[in-house]
This record gives sequence, C-alpha cells and structure tokens, in this order.
Amino acid sequence: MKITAARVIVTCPGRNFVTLKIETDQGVYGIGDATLNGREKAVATCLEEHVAPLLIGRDPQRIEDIWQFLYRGSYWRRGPVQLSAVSAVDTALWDIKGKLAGMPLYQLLGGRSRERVLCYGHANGETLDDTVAAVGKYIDLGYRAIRAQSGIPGIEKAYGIARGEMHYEPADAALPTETVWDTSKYLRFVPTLFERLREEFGDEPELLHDVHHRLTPNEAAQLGKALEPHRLFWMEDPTPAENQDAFRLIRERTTTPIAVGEIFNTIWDAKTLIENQWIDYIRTTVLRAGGITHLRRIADFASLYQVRTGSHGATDLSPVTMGAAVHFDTWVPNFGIQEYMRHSEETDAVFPHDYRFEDGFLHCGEAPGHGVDIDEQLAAKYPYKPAQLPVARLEDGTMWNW
Ligand code: KDG
Ligand code: MG
Repeated sequence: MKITAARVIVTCPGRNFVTLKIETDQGVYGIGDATLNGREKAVATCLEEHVAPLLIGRDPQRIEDIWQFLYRGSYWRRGPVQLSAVSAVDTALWDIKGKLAGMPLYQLLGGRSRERVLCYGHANGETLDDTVAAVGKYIDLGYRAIRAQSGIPGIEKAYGIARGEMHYEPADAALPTETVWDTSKYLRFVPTLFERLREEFGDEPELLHDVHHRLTPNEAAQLGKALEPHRLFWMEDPTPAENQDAFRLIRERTTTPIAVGEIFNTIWDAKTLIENQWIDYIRTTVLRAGGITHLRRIADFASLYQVRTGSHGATDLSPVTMGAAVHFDTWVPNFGIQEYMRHSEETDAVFPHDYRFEDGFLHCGEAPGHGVDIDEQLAAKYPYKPAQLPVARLEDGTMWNW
C-alpha cells in the first residue's frame, strides 16, 4: 500500500484552518489538522514544500516509522511549525489505519476507558454581571464544567472576552491588535469573580480559569491562594512555562490545581513539570504535540505521576483535531477533562463529523478512523484571510505576554 498524494487545503469558514489530506493507491484517505493560529501559511508551506514530497510512495500503515522519519529526519526536531506538520500527518495516518481496520480510533488505541468525555465550555463577559449571566447560560446548556473569563475594571480588551455570541476568536485582525495589561487590577478582581460565581451557582459546577501566561510565579501563587476557597478545577497557564522550574514556587504555595501545555510541542516541554508533580493537568493536543503517536507517549508518562489530561480545544483547533481528541479521551486512562469551544455553523459544515455534545459530555462516533471529513467544494468557497493573534503591553508601553 502506498501514499499517492498529500494535499494541503487552506480554508476560512469564519476562521482559518489548514487541513492535510493523505490519499492512497487503495482509495482510502485520511485527514489531519495543521492549523497554527496566526502562522497558518508557515505550516501549509512546510507541508507542501518539505513534508508532502517525503510521503509519496511510503506505506501509510507504518505510522511510527513515518513519525520518527519526520521528527529525526528534519534534523531540527521540535518547534510549533514542524510539530504541527508532523501532527497533521500522524492524525491522517491514524485515520487511514482506522478506516483500513474498519474501527473507530478509540478501538485501535485499546478501547473504551469511559462512556463519555467531560468537557468544559467558555463563559465570558465584559463585566462581572455579564460573566455571571454567561456562566448561567452554559449551565442551562448542560455544561458541568465552565471556564470563566471576565473583563477587568480599568483594563481595555482583557483576555478571553468574546466579540460574538459563544464563539471567541482572538485572531481578529491582519495585524495584531494591541491590548493593555495591568497585573494588580487583575489580581484584585479575579477572586471577586469566583466568589460571586460560587454565591450564584453553589459548589456543584466545576469552574476553570485561564491566566494566559500573564503572571510571575509569585503573583500566580498569590492568585492560586486567593482562589482556594472557591475550589477551582484548575488555574491554567499561570506563568510562562519555558522555565519549567518556575512552577515549583507556585506549587509549594498553593493547592489550586494547575494546568499547562497548550503550546507545548513534545514531551520534553513537560518532562520536568510532570516528574516533579508541579502540575495536575497536561494540556498538550493531537494537533500541536505530534499527533496521536506522541500524545499517547506524553499521557502515559504523565500517568506515572498522577497527572491527568486536559487537552486544549479552542476554536483554532479544527473539528478534525476535536474528533481525534474525543477518541483519544475516550481511551486515555488518565483522562481529566477536554476543552470544547463550539465551532461556527460554517466551520461545522466544512468539516462533517460524528462527535457530539450531550449533557455536558462529548461522545465520539463509531465511524472508522476519527470520524471527521472535509467538504472540499465548500472549503473552496472560503479563501484564506490574514488574521493574527493580539499582543499585550503594560500601561507604560512595555511588551507583555498576551
Ligand atoms: O490561538 C490561541 C488560542 O488557542 C488560545 O488563546 C486559547 O488559551 C486558550 C485556551 O485555553 O483555549
Ligand atoms: Mg489557554
């Protein structure tokens, strides 16, 4: 069996997506997601110019060998562009293997560990009252776990606030939007948000919050401590994680659970965090961390240290990633939670899929492979639109982490 084509499809049904379609001489094909928000063309070019030519003529059934070939063979190994490309290939190959076997992906991985996959949605609002109302809306929709982000008094364009009903899209302009950041205002406000949410909704809903890399370790420890009475499911990305040792300080000072890893590309980005048990949840994804092949390795390593999975699932990860993720989550023994931001109707139409949301849980389908396809004719109607992520500056103009 041989790979005959590896085609890249770039489409913008409301937002940009890069999709890889691998075709074989037996008519079976597989789909992988290669979207890297704000840098889509870099991965598309990497795939088209450097990776696709290497795949032609190879046996698509040799997933592990192809992974090693692409990772070691480039010499440069890591990085988000390279690993998003490798992930797309790997996801497409697992899709092909499932179709050849006539089995859904979770079966190939070892079968069901659970009946359904707990997921969390994104509630947000410009003001505290709006955010409380948004959390209420998610509870009404059946969500049991909700991430809450609110506008901060005195900060313009705080992180995580939707500009349209339910679909948060931060990559909002061809050139990065400038936002402002003020740590003290944020630290004063966030505990009041979660105090209010517990008052309104009681102990039952799981509440999550994304700090989005904005704090120093000591500030993150202060926030974690202040949030302890409100029993968060997790505090995400409290500080940038290039220096994994920074998390020791946070861990030693607060019991608020910590989740990290949506921008990680391999196990090496998380090794120190996991083996020291400085985090509770690892957020690596099928799309960014080497596909199913490498994500499984990370999850297995994490399981040795009682770290659970909590994969990234924002709208810039296409339904292809979401489909593969729900299969992965259905199997992975040390599953924690899955992020689930709904895609727009246009996006869902371009990527027909069989996973579904019901009563706060995601369910994978039984179609062979990961259960997500691409309607190429429809995709062609939505040409690429340049869009970059915002940047953040302190009030005095200093660049900060967005
Ligand atoms: O492209 C960037 C988004 O995926 C990111 O800002 C979303 O942090 C995020 C999250 O937790 O979903
Ligand atoms: Mg995040």
